[in-house]
Amino acid sequence: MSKQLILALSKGRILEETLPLLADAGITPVEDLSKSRKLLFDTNLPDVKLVIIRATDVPTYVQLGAADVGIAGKDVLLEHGAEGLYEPLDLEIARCKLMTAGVTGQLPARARRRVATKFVNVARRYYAEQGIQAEVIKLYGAMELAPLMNLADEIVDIVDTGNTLRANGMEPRELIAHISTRLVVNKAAMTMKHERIKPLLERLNSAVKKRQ
Ligand code: PRT
Ligand code: MG
Repeated sequence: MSKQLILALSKGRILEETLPLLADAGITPVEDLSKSRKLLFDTNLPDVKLVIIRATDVPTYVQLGAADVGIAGKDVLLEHGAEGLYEPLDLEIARCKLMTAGVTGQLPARARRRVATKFVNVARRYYAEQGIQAEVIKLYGAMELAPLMNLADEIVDIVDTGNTLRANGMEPRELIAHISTRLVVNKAAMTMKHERIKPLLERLNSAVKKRQ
């Protein structure tokens, strides 16, 4: 294993909030990420590189050791399973909730509830724990549309303000989990590159605490 440190960052809204934390911890990309089509970036530190990928791919990169450290939402980690990863730090950014939701005032009619979501593993586990029979349907986006189109009785989705649900005639129902962005570490890297990862964790932890 090389002593280079590869950090896998989730693109999108998490990236925007991650970069200031990394900067506080002494890591800045050498070029403007938003102006580049590259996926692999050098930083001010010669031994630290960043890969910017889909959030759902971050746990896979870290689990298989293609990246040493990853930053992803707890929702993504719960859905992936994230086995073989350490999760030593809550970055406390991009907070939201994983919830069930449905058409306002309209309770599920079918005995076997139809649930549309991109979080199929989380949804199956949740409804099983509740003792509710559910047929879980995988969608890749616009979950809010499914109950309106009679494709599903409920959805499992991320809720922040609830505005998206309300705009589509829906209401939040049960809370499944509070979500925030987590830092994950490959287990082998945590041992082999401990002297490099430990100070990074400490600096990021101070950066997080400074913001509270
Ligand atoms: O585009 P892609 O399919 O890759 O994913 P994405 O659009 O979900 O990614 P992105 O960049 O939005 O970031 C996703 C991550 O940010 C999630 O994995 C969460 O950990 C976190 N996060 C925090 C959120 C939100 N807040 C959020 N509000 N992710 C998504 N939303 C969406 C939600 O899906 C819904 O459509 O915002 C809408 C709900 O917001 P309110 O305020 O209307 O309730
Ligand atoms: Mg998006």
